[in-house]
Amino acid sequence: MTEPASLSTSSQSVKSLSVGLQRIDHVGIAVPDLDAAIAFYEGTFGMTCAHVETNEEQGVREAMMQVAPGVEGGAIQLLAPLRPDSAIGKFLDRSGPGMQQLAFTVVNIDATCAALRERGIRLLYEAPRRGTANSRINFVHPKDAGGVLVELVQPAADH
Ligand code: V0V
Repeated sequence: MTEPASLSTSSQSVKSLSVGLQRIDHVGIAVPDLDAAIAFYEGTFGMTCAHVETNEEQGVREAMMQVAPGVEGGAIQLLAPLRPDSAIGKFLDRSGPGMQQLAFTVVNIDATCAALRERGIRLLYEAPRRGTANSRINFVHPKDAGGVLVELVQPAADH
């Protein structure tokens, strides 16, 4: 049986439009107090804290919380500010605690950034910077993504 024309057209265009996104990597949540937030997500939702790290350049202390055992369950990243003038400090000041970013895993962040730039999308950094667990990260400006701060994450090779 042949596919309806509209379906095959749509799947072909989705393929050709790919910028190399693999899956949702994490959802980032701004919190004022990291330890209190970890305890809340563990105690309320039964999540597991897989990783805690301080990233001076980004001005955050962050925790990666596994929603369910293994990577398939996805993760949320709790983000607490190191300083009031950091991205998370300003976000908390303006909006209060809550969802701050949506992150996608990519295979090759340089290729993904180049493809997005070709489409006129602004990336925040000229070149990717260091993210959690030595990943390479960049961000799409929220004004170019319908009001959502989109993060691109290329995990470290050994991760
Ligand atoms: C700001 N805006 C947002 C937003 N932050 N909209 C949606 N989601 C957000 N998170 C809006 C803001 O309300 C303004 O809208 C407009 O964007 C311009 O804001 P701005 O005055 O330039 O705001 P700033 O100075 O707070 O900067 C916003 C950006 C900043 C996005 C440029 O937060 C940034 O550089 N973020 C990338 C780095 C980051 O988020 N690091 C923390 C996570 P109106 O009022 O003009 O309509 S570190 C991390 O994720 C790691 C380590 C990891 O994953 O591994």
